Amino acid sequence: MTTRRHAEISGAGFAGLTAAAALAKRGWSVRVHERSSDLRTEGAGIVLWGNSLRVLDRLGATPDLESRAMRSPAYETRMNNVIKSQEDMEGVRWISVTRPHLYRTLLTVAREAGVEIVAGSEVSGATPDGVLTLASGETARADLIVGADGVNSAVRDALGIPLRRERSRDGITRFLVPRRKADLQALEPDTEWDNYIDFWNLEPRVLRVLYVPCNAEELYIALMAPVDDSQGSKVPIDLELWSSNFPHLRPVLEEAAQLPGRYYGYQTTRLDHWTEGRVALIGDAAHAMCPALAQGAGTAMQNAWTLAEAATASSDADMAASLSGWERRERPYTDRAQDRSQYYADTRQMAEGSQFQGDILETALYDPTDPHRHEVTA
Ligand code: FAD
Ligand code: 3HM
Repeated sequence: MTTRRHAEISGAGFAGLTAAAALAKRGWSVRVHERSSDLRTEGAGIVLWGNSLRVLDRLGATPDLESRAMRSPAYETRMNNVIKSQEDMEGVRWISVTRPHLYRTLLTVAREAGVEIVAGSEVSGATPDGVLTLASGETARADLIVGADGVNSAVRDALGIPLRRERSRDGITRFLVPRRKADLQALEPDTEWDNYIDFWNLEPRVLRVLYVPCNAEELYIALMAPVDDSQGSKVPIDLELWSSNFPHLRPVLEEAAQLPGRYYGYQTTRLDHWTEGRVALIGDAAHAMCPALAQGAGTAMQNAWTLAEAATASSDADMAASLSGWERRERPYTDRAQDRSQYYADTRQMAEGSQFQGDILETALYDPTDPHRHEVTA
C-alpha cells in the first residue's frame, strides 16, 4: 500500500499557495500555515511574465486570472513626460493584474486541489529532519517542509542560514485606484492611457510614477522616491509635490492621496543555501529582489513549481539530495534575475527606455514547465 506524502508549508503568499497547489495536484497532502488571521495580500498591482504564467496555466488558473487582467498595447517609458520608447513586447507574454485578484485565483486553485490552509497559525521554525514547530508549541512531521514565509522568514532564521541583505537608495509606495481614464484623456488626449507607462523625472528631482492599468476599472500606480527624500517617501503622499511634478496624472494622484499607503525601500537578500535536509525555501524567504524586472513573485512561482516537481520525483530517502539538486539547477536563473533587478535599481537605467531586450528577457521567457529545459542543445 502506498501512503500519500505530506508537506507542511509556512506562509500563504504567492509562493506558498503556488507550491501548495502544485504539490497537491501531484498527489501530496498539503497543509499551509498563515500567520495572519485573514487570507489576503498586501500591495496593489503586479506584472506577471511568461515564466509564472506557464505555471499558472498548468495549475488551471489562467482563464480565471486573465478574465480580469490586462495586456497593455505597449510598455512606454517617458522622461519628463517626453516619450523615450514604446516597446510592443512582441513574442513576450506578460499581463498586469491586481494583487487581490491574483491572490483569490491562487487560493481557489489551492483549495480545489485539496490543500488545507490554516489562518492565524504562526510558524516558529523547522528542523532539517522534517519537523515544523508552530508558535503555539504544536509540532508537525512532514516529508517536505516549505519555507514560503517572506523576507523575514522564521523557517530560514530558525535554520540559521547565513544571509546578505542589501538595501538600495530608492523605494516605492503602491496604490490601487480607479482608472479615471476620461479625466486623464481630457488632460492629454494624445496619450494611449491603456499603455503601461513608466514616468521618470531625474532632474531637478528623482521622482518616478509607474502607471499600470490592470483592467477596465483598476489602476496600479506606484510612486518611487529615494529613501532619503522624506517628502517624496511620505505617506499619505504629498499631493502637491507629486501633482506639480506630474500634472498630467493629477486625477489619479488625487485618488492615491486619499489612501494610507506604505513606503517600501528596495532590498535584495541572498542566502548561502536554499535547502537543508527536508526543508526548502522559496520566494522572498529565499531571494527577495528589487522590483525593476517585476520578477519577485514570478520567480517565486517558478521555483514553487519546480520544487514540487523535484520533491515528487525524489524517493523519500533521497529527499535532501533531491532538494539540493533542485537548488543547483534552478537557482542560477533566479540569481541572475536578482542581479539584473538590483543593477536597474542601482543605476536607474530603465529611465533610458528600450530596456526589454536580449538577456533582460531571460526570466520572462524561461519555461519552468518544460521537462527539457536543462538539456544542452548542440
Ligand atoms: P510574501 O508575499 O511576503 O508572503 C509570505 C506570507 O507568509 C505572508 O502571507 C505572511 O503573512 C506569511 N508569514 C510570514 N511569517 C510567517 C510565519 N512565521 N508563520 C506563518 N506565516 C508567515 N513581483 C512580481 O513578480 N511582479 C511585480 O510586478 C512585482 N512588483 C513588486 C513591486 C514592489 C514595490 C515590491 C516591493 C515587490 C514587487 N514584486 C513583484 C515582488 C513580490 O511582491 C514578492 O516577491 C512576492 O510577493 C513574494 O511572495 P512570497 O509568497 O514569497 O512572500
Ligand atoms: C511592475 C513594477 N515594475 C517595476 C517596479 C519598480 O522598479 O519599482 C515596480 C513594479 O511594481
